[in-house]
Amino acid sequence: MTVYQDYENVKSQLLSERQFVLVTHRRGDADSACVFALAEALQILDKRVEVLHDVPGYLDWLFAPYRQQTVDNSQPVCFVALDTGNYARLALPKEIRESVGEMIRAAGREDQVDQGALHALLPFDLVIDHHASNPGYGRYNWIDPKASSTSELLTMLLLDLERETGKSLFTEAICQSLFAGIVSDTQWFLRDTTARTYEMAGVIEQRATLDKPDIAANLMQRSPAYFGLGSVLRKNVRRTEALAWSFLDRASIRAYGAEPEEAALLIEELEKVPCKIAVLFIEEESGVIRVRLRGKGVPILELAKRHGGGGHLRRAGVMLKSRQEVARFVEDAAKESMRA
Ligand SMILES: [Mn+2]
Repeated sequence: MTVYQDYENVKSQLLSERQFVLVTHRRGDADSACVFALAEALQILDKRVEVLHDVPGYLDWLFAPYRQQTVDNSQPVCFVALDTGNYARLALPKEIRESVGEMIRAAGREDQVDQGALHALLPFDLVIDHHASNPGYGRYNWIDPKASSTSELLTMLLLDLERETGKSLFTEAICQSLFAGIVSDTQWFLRDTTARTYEMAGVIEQRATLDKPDIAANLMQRSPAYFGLGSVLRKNVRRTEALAWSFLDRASIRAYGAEPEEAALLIEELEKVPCKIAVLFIEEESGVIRVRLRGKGVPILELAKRHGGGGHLRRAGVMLKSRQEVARFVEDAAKESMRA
């Protein structure tokens, strides 16, 4: 596990640069929405900030009152990637995403792409992340796999930026965004927490009066399509001794009108099945299979990596080329669940 300690450089770049493009992953979640918290904080520090994101509409209550700006490309721009270990998953501009797609197709599999060439498509100055599988594709990388969330890291960062600049950065909206990111990535302090996670939540608690039941209700909200598709999830649940898996086919996802991102949240239901490892297969429109993995008390990152995926020690993801690869994956996951 590599920890990149470029924190001081990351901080000084954020203080000295004037223009920023902040990029987070596609299929955004509450933690990736902390990109808006950083954007707003940088705007308070009189910087120009453009955000590239793919945070879905149902999380629009997390969009801090960051004002969308565009950068002036005739002046220096600092590119910052947040909450993403996988370069190909970034919400990059369309032309670059197309080039990424071509490189993956040419290599056959995402993890077989020449990383140097990939990262050169749009070089990042700063990378701030907590994914253990992050290779550190920025000029300066602050990657801390012990952090529960990128929001936890940003809370530390903003405290420090406040000390350096004397400007108050923890607005109500920023606090709400950072708190939602922490509780969402940790499932309300259930996973991946350290003393520092609680400390940073404590900082937020001191700075703002948050309506936590309201935040919880917002984070828990699911559409009727989610519940409809839940019936498919339950019908397709299979178990071995220590593995539970289910399959969501594209026809059902389409029939219930579920957003792919919301379909993926059904892993939360699957996790309730007694098992060591839970695996949810989600068939995308293209026929590609998205795999979400959860280890219940056991690590699954190595399993994910063997199949070209990545993520965290107990929460990871993989992309399979087609349905043909599902059986082999299940077999490998079943073995892994017994080893655990
Ligand atoms: Mn995260």
